[in-house]
Amino acid sequence: MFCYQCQETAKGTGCTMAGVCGKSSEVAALQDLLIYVTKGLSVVTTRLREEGKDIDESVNHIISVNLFATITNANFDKDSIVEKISKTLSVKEELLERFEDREGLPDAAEWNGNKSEYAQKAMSKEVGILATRDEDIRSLRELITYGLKGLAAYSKHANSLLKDNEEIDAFLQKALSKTLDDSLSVDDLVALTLETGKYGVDGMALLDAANTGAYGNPEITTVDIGVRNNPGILISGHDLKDLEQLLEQTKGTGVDVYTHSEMLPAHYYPAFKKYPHFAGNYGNAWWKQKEEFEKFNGPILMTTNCIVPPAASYKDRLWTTGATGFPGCRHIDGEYGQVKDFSPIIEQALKCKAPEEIETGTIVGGFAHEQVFALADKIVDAVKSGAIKKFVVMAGCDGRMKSRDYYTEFATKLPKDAVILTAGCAKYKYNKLNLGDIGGIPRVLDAGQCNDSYSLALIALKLKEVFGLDDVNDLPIVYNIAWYEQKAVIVLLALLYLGVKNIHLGPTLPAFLSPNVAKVLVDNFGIAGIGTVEDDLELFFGES
Ligand code: SF4
Ligand code: SF3
Repeated sequence: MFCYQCQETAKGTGCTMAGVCGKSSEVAALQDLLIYVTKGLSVVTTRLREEGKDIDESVNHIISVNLFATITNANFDKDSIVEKISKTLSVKEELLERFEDREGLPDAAEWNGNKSEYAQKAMSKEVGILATRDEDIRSLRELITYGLKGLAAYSKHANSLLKDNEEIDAFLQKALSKTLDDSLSVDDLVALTLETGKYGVDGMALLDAANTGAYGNPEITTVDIGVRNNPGILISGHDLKDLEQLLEQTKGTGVDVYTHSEMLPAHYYPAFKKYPHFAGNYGNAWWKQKEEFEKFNGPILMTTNCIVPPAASYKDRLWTTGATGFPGCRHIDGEYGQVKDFSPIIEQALKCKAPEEIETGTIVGGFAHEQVFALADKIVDAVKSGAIKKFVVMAGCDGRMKSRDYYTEFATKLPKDAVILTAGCAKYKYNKLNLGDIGGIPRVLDAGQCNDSYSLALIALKLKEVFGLDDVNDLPIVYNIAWYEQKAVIVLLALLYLGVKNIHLGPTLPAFLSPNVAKVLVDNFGIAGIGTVEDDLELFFGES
């Protein structure tokens, strides 16, 4: 196997024996094949669109879910990946029938085989990251593919709320197909990378409209982080539709519902406030789940990444749905637009003890675009009076590496007139530090999930307008972003597309950036890594 798509990749270069995440080499190879055949299907759909033919939404959904399933910590289940390969091949065969001319298709689009042939094909020289020999082309192809995985994940969530955007799907598939095109130069692929960022903005806007259309605009909310006395179900990941259905189905059952990690921001939406059994948030970012899921005592539903391979002691309480999977854990299926049946999870919860208390107190969030716009006068006054000197965007992901303590220390040592803007699970590094407020404006403004980085971009654009600036980079905003998996890649590309410069990315730069590609990002966008907390504070604020 060879995988280097996430920040925790082995030795900072690539996982080759087994994933640091727990992905086996067998599953890694099958995921490579799934990506390969999905790219092949995308060649077919792209060519059919060029011939003026329509592609059914169901095909778009298959492609998005396939990409989503290969995101770090989403799907470890060999059988699930095999099923996805088979489905992709059979849909592709049907579509091939619609061609007037099948000439010149790449192997990824032509290849077909039965299940017994998948492992061998997965190991063949055409499949996998190292199939591209030139390291700069490989780097750009992977950068684009990872951005598209993030985009696919966000589209999938919007699709679950019955919002589709054919333009986004058509681009996603065209871009996937271009990663197989040997005629494209480094410059072509750099341009495609930025175009991917444009569709990243569109994808996040689609999801934002889907979420706020269904559940209202997030508002300032105090979330309990303690526990109650009833049995509970813990729901993790990013899928708000799954949460809605779970809350509906647990009504009046005596089972409470708690959020975990990236599901925390669900509390900020008005629509979920009507459920008295929506109890609070339990635990922290994804990587602490082994210890915390043990103590939760009840079932846990993973709607998306990040799954940590579970301990035997709670494995029978871990359930998956959507693009996720783990061998031996039960999976709840559901078609788009249909209600999933969560009753087996509820039955299990009723037999479980109430969660063990691991924390007490509250946290405050809900600072997505509309809420911040409502506070705009107050924020602008604070900036004009000098009470707020700088905003620091610290969005992104959390992870288990010790080096991420940097973010806790950085947040703690920030000048007291700086405000953190955050989104994604990176917030768990500093959202319980009680960093106080500036004239009633909390010093940590949490917009929501990683996809709600879109809100942070809208807020920056709004401030640019209010202050009458021509360039978003003239704002008193600095960017110190933590990344881990591929959703952070699309967020980064979206920010680059919006013209944001000098983003610091840590705790380490991606292994998939070749020296030349990294240089393009440094020279054109001022991308940089992180240093020590002291040096970076000096750099950003001229003090330490
Ligand atoms: Fe390694 Fe990350 Fe790939 Fe897992 S997702 S195999 S940890 S690079
Ligand atoms: Fe976290 Fe996995 Fe990226 Fe949505 S849940 S941000 S790491």
